Amino acid sequence: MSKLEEIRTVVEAGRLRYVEELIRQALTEGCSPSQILEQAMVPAMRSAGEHYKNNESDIPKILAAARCMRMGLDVLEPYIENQDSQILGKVILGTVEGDLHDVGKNLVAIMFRSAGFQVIDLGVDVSEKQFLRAVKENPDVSIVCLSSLLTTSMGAMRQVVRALRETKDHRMLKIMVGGGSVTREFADEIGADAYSETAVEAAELAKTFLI
Ligand code: B12
Repeated sequence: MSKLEEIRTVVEAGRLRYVEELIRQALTEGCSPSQILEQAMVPAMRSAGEHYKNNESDIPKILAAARCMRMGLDVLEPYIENQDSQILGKVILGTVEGDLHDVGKNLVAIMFRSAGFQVIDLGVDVSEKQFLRAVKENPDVSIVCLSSLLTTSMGAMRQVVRALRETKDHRMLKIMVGGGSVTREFADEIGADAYSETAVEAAELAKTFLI
């Protein structure tokens, strides 16, 4: 079994104690951090999700896989971080109110950091008020990223976009949305500036806003 396959297997099975060592071994063997993410960790989380959906798994198992993801991202983050000390822009990021999913959001944070953005991560279950306050307190923020994994939290996302548009803020704030429950159609409908299916693509797209 290749190192990437091993990582995929342990993350999917939620075996936390093997994650760090396997990732370090993969890096030593020459795998890139993005290969480890895209070819091992993200597919592992996706299959953990599929098992759960098909009733072949349960919440503790999903949580164990999510914990492995978090640990893996912590190990990889220093390797992905932007070598260039120049900051491209400042981003506010959070999962909207009522929603506690953070695996995808954390991935978005890492990809933005590695692309050269400074990220203010507000965490999960972030209310409209918290987003507005963060935008007000950070006059140099140019992009707000909202994540939602639940159909029941899509209303909260719509509300945050509306509230951000209604502020008497004269900045050209760009709003990006994503997460499992969000589609391009929904993003257009609520007036977001951009949607992307993956974290890597999101960071690339954000760079185009700065030109
Ligand atoms: C892990 C997980 C959990 C964990 C969360 C742990 C954690 N720390 O995040 C736990 C067990 C806590 C959980 C709880 C619940 N969950 Co859950 N969960 C999942 C699961 C299996 C995986 C999600 C995940 O991490 N995916 C991997 C990451 C990498 O993908 P991602 O988040 O989509 O992110 C990618 C993109 O979407 C994008 N992206 C993400 N955010 C953003 C933001 C921007 C701006 C951009 C541009 C891009 C972007 O980039 C990422 C990678 O490229 C999904 C199933 C699935 N297939 O998604 C269900 C799922 C999301 N959960 C679901 C449900 C129903 C629940 C619960 C209500 C279950 C319950 N009955 O209690 C609760 C809700 C709790 C709450 N209030 O939030 C449903 C949602 C259904 C729906 N349509 O609403 C799903 C789809 C499962 C299912 N098929 O039924 N869950």
